[in-house]
Amino acid sequence: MTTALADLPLVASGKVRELYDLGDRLLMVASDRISTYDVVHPTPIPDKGKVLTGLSAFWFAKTGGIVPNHLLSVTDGVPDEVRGRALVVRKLRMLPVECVVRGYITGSGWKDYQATGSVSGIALPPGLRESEQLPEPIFTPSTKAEEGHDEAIDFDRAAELVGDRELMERVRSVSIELYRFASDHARERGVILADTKFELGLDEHGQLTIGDEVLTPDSSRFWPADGYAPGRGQPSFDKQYVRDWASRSGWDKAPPAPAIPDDIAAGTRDRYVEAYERIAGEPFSAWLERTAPTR
Ligand code: PZK
Repeated sequence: MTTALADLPLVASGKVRELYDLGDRLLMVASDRISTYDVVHPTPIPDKGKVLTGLSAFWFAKTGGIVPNHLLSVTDGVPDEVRGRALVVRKLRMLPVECVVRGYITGSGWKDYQATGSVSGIALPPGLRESEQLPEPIFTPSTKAEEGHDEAIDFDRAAELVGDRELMERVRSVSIELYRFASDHARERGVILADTKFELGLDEHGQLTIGDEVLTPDSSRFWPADGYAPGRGQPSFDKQYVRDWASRSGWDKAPPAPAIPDDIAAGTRDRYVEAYERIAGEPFSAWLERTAPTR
């Protein structure tokens, strides 16, 4: 068997996805790979790439009025081999910063807050508890690290890296608007969007445009609203089965990550599909049907 994909030039690859050159466009392909504690497991989660791609496409369609995006097609130009888990997108000039928005204090933000009372140079009220909702969403940019972890930077440093303070102000305002829109939408469907990361760029006309994947479980923290309580870490909507199993297994979180048992992989797949169905408000089968190869 030959595949169209194997012949395409690879532009970039991450832990769980790849970007291919289509000439004047790009093909963004999401795999079924999953990472926990920053390490990729050897076992795929069935349909994870399709769920994430379907969610990105859903949000791109919903947020076009806030900011234009790079999505061109979920069908035309997508090789059969990756139908449902790939998007044809416009080439952008990506900005050299990650645009993180936090509505709740968790992860590295919680670490920084405990150490300094601030995150990315933004002073927060004293006495916040882990996972607590912030008085308002905050923009906490970071650098893009080739390897290892992105480094938190303040707004001034982000503006310096981008080289245009006015553009950076628009990036911040668009990022916060996107977060507010998506967190309101998710919260109405029983999902808390704790934080999220956007990547923006400029199109051929110099128009600010959002790229990458948007508002997926890999670029965001989704928590079930049911059972949410500040004062502790929250379970991840999608990955908690794998994390809990990994803890019980005695894995020390150092590479290599262990294989995931079938029942844990199946339960995790169900959680991804549930996330899709809650957020997109349609059966996951509808996404599969819209993107299925025609023959
Ligand atoms: C671009 N990445 C991140 C890394 C991935 C994605 N529309 C675009 N135009 C130009 N460059 C990019 C995009 C987008 N999106 C995104 N790197 C370059 C990245 C690894 C795998 F799928």
